[in-house]
Amino acid sequence: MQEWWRKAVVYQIYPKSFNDTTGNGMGDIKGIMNKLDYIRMLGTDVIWLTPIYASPQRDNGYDISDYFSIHPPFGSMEDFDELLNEAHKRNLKIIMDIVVNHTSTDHAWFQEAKCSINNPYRNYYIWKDPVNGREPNNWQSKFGGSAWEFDSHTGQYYLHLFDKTQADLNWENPELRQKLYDMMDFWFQKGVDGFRLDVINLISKNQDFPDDDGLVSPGDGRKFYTDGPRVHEFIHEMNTQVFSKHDSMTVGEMSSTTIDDCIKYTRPDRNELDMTFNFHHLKVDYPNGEKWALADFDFMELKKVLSTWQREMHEGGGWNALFWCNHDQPRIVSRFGDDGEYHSTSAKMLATALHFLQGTPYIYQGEEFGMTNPAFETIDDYRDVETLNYYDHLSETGKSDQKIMGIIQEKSRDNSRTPMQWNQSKNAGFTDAPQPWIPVAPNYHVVNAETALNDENSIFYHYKKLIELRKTYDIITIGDYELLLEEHPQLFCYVRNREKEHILVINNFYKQETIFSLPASHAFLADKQANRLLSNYKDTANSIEEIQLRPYESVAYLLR
Ligand code: TEU
Repeated sequence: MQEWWRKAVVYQIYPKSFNDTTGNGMGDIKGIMNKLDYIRMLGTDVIWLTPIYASPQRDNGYDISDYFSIHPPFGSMEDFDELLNEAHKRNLKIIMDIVVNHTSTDHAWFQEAKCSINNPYRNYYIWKDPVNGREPNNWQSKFGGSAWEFDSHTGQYYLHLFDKTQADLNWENPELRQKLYDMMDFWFQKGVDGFRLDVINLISKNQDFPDDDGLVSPGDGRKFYTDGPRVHEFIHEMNTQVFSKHDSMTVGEMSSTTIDDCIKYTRPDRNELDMTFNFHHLKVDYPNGEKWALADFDFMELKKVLSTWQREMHEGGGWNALFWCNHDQPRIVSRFGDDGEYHSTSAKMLATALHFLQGTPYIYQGEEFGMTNPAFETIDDYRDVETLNYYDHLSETGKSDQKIMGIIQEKSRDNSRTPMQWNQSKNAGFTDAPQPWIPVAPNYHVVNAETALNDENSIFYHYKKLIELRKTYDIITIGDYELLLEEHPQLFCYVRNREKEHILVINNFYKQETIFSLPASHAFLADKQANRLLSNYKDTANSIEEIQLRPYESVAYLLR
């Protein structure tokens, strides 16, 4: 039996920036409900909602203060129930984003835990005594600074791998684990169809909490909690206690993980998760692994990483979540494409390059019509806690404000959090408020859903076609993968194989023209009947032996 999510395509919604119906400048649940037909028209099957639970919004909902209630500006629990019902009526499933590595320090558990060292909730979190009057070890927060915050009331530090208002939960505590499983079941009982599990591979920490000497990996402590000692045990327990009791889809966000671990997380016989997000392909523009620095993306490394994960996950029985964009990543057309002269052509190329791979594809709101980075001029237009922390950090390094803003324009998570661009009207049709919670990208008059829907050659219809092809040809779901022309400096070419059927995918990742020549190793493909499935130019060649490729030209052929 092939699980339904292997052929599904997921549409990710960041509710705060999706569609505002109350006029408060923030998106809301009713706004999502009003756009379900749009999402259905694209052809996607599942909606991933980023967190909508009660939260002080320090990290836009990834700092949960109550797992059982909806953040009021998003709407009520009744609104959510109606959304779920309306989605199901349209044969759209909804998976919730669940954050169980940490809670907001506003959560009742933390408010209790911080009262005293022997409070019953103390061990829901990770508290340590000072060492020599300082932090318990040298671990660093992923948002900058120490991963420890001192609580003067009880004289101990608590661990926070992210912002200091996001206290890490102590997964060694079975009482806490059971509370979290019961909470997940509550949402399943309401009818949700699964979960995206936030940084789920960080929940098991090395209980010695040693200093990181930085000899093996960056000395920020990650090697002592990433894919940690009991992580598979905990996730298997979660599966046994919760997921296995429902027809569900689960996807784990894996920070800095490995292929071996992702095979373990997703191999069906291990009963852990259905699929995983990894980020190695989205670090090929991090010079020396540093996000907050500028460099062209390393195309050869990108091909190598995508191919390695395709081959080894297929061979290992694992399952990839396929994505370019999400609410943490810059817009892919600005990052690996061309958001100027070849905006549409390069966006379609990037879509084709990803959607013929093996795995479950994810489309992030606005990606389907080529939303771009906004390139705001001043830090005052940015909202993201990680961005603002790094602005302060980078300012201390003596870099000029212009240089810092240049980095932030490329790297900030707000690049994907500007309001959804629905049409050419004020605020891109996102809100009637005088100002949205974050400014709209300046190009919304040209780049918006309505314009795309009215253009049969738009990026939207290219994504729609890709989704239709995935539903039509099983080879895209179950075929194996081979990289071609590995050394070519601008072509990403691969072939999917299933018995006597093949799909050849050719992508020119650059503005420069080039030639595709079928390698001798695959000359046999030329004898097959070629059916051109999709291209981003109207007149791409029908024969596959040698093709002159124009800027960002991309094409897929079915060969039988
Ligand atoms: O992201 C985890 C994560 O690894 C990213 O935040 C990444 O560290 C960062 O973007 C690199 O620059 C998840 C959520 O997707 C993110 O929105 C949350 O801020 C984070 O966890 C904490 O919950």
